[in-house]
Amino acid sequence: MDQVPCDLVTPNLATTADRKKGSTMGIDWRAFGEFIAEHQRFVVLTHVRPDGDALGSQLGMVDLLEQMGKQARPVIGSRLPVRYRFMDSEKRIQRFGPGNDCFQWADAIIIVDTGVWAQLGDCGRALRESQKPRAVIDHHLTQDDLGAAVVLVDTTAEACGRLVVEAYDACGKSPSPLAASGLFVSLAMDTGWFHHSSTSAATFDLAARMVRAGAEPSTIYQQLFERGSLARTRLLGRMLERMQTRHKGRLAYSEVLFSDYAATGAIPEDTEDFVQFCRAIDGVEVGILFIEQADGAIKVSFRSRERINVAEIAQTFGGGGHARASGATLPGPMTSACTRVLATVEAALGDCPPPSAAPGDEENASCSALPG
Ligand SMILES: [Mn+2]
Repeated sequence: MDQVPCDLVTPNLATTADRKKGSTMGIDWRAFGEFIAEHQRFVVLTHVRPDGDALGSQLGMVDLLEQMGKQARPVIGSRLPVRYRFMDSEKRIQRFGPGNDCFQWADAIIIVDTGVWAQLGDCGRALRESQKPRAVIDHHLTQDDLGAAVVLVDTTAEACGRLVVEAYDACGKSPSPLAASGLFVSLAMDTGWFHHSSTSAATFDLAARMVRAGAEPSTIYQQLFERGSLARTRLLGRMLERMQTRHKGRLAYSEVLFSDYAATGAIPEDTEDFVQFCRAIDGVEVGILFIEQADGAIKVSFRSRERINVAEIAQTFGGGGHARASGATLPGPMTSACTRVLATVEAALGDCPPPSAAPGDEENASCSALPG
């Protein structure tokens, strides 16, 4: 087992270059191949409150490493959300905490779907103390110096899962059926089930490839979207009731209070995806959801349609993310966090025109719900 070499010689750069998204970004996978070849035991980390892309990327990377004859452990710094447990049917994912010796065990660490300390939670603290070599594979704009020898970031990738598939290609491997299912979840969740503006023909090509490799879209959809609790729906109802608009309807926002959980029986992770309802209103350019945390801090999620870079806005509050989807955490109370954030977003909106009209709908811009 110890002497299985990485069979990567020439990286398959065509995969990135041929994406046809008008991008020139492409990762040279040689450094990754060398990183894999030089080590035997890998911890694969991802961000806290992991989403579908984080977990799919993580499980894919573990499968790839094992196919390369390596040992790998997927580790997260917070609990595995109920919604995504079906992805880890082999119960491989470990929660980092006291007694987990993964950082002593590993020779090397691979971090997927994040490149910032704040997103690593307790794993980040252990990682700072660890001297183990590390690599980052990510598609987010915001990157800290994590001390990684290998940093492979492509912000044009619609999901980190795409980069993991490129890693398979570079190593001459293909995802197992279970990994393909996880990587399908990566793509599906980071594109909002193939509707965000990051979705391209290449997204469907990659999804088709994962289906051929064993992913079952119908089963995955049911697991992700048709297993919510009644409590979650009641919490959603409260959030929807509170929604307000500003700035001639270009900005829509709402809030979830910590007391809402006790009142509805819902749990904090139930708020995932709620922010999309803010942006779903006709004429809205920016949707914002304010979520009060147990410690009184306010988690803010931003979504924009086509003009406002919400990663930049989130960064002014110490957060980050993508141009169309980002987040930050501010000190409470709710009213002061709202005031600060809304003022910043309104300043960014300025005299922002309404989102582009749908084709054939130019005379009546108020009906233009479709992004351009
Ligand atoms: Mn992602």
